[in-house]
Amino acid sequence: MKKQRTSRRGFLMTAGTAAGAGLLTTGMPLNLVAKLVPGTSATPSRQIETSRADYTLRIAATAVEIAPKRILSAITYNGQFPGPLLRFKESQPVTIDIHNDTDTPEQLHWHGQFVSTDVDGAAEEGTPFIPAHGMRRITFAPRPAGFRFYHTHNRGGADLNAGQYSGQVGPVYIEPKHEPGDYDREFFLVLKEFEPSLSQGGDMAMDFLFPAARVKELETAGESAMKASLVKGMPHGYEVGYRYFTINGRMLGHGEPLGVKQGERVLLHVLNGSATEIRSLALPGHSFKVVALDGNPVPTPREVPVLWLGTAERISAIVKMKQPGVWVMGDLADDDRAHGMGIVVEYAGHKGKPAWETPKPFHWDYARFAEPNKASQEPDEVIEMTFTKQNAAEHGFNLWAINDKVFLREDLREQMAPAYHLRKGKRYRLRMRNATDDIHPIHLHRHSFELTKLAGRATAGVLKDVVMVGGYQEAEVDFTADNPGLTLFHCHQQLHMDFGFMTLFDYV
Ligand SMILES: [Cu+2]
Repeated sequence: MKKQRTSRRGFLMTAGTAAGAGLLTTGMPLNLVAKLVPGTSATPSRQIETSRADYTLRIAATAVEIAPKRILSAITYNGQFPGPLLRFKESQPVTIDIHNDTDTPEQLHWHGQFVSTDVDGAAEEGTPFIPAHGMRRITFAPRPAGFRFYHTHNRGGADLNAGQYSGQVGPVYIEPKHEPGDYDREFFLVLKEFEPSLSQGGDMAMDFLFPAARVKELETAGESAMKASLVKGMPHGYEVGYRYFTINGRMLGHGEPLGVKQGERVLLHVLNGSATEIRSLALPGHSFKVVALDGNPVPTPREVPVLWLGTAERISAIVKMKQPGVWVMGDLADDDRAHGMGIVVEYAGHKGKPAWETPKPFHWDYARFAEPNKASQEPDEVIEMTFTKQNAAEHGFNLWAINDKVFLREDLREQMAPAYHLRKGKRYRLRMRNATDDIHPIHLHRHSFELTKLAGRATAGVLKDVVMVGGYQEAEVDFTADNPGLTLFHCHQQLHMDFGFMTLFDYV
């Protein structure tokens, strides 16, 4: 099938054309957005720069219209949600001016890229803040190629208007030197919830990971710690729930449908931009051929009926359009879909009420996309980590520890000292043991890692920057220390990272 160059610009920001369209830019096709982004700045030139930046990002509180007349206030990039799609060329340096029109110093993290600590966007690594009502200019060479994203790295803590709970998420696509794509149309989909609130006891799907094997020892430790806490009269620690669910900033049925034609191969780049949630996605009558995980091409592309994404994970998948009609592509959770988590897929020439069918239960197994019959390289060193939860220990919030150490920012500065010292060029294996009943989407900054063992089963060849570690399960990932400087490692669930689930690597 011939690739249509023009349709690669088909990034649907899906917003209305009527109410609020004058105020918001969320509905702009990418070609308009892209023209607006580079170098545009409405600021009087208080900070005079000698040259123009390639891109300008502006952090500010703006209105976001998630459905007709349902307008929320959120902190956004360039007045829109999601933030503008930034298309970079691999290893070709870009200069970006980041303006911060808010009262809070900001960090903008380039998730999944091999950048320096000076631009990575994590205070813990020493990246300077973008001052409140100020600006910071950064330059870096984007890499590696593939689907990345940018988001705030501020702490939210108990403040659900801060951190990634608001609207600070935008997609990045780094074009490889040789584009291997074989598709007719391309869409970027950013999944994100709005209006968070605290609750005690969530209902998140927990049984979708494969293999399901739990480690008895971890389970016994976790369950007895929880029991001891409840016996003392402690409630369950806080969880976060949401009122509204969106794809590309619009609730299901209120955005522009994804327009497709029969016989087309459609490439979807799906990003879970949630602060805290794990998401699923299905399109009745169709399957997803997964070609990349976290932007990295997989050794074995395979078709699956359902996608599962932990917080901050990305999946690129090709869908063959072979079931003409009007469909809901949405989350498996009926309640979340009913509150907006979905988008309409509409074949040309078809109209009517979008159809949804719940798919059969399906287990998500990263190793499905691995390199068969290959053993991963042996590491130079193994780093053991055990994750534990202290139920409701901090004013009703759970505290999270790695090897009994709770990493708290601001209040306990000495705990920010790097816990692990690495040597440049060595290959490290992180052996992660999850002694909690939660699934943790674990993220390593400034590096990719190879999945080498999942719940007791060896695997090889899948490169990622986030991996979900199941409740009472073990997982192992390997990485090479090839990007010197402080390197942050944390659970990407905002409530977990904000309450201790972090550590720092350094190179010696
Ligand atoms: Cu976590």
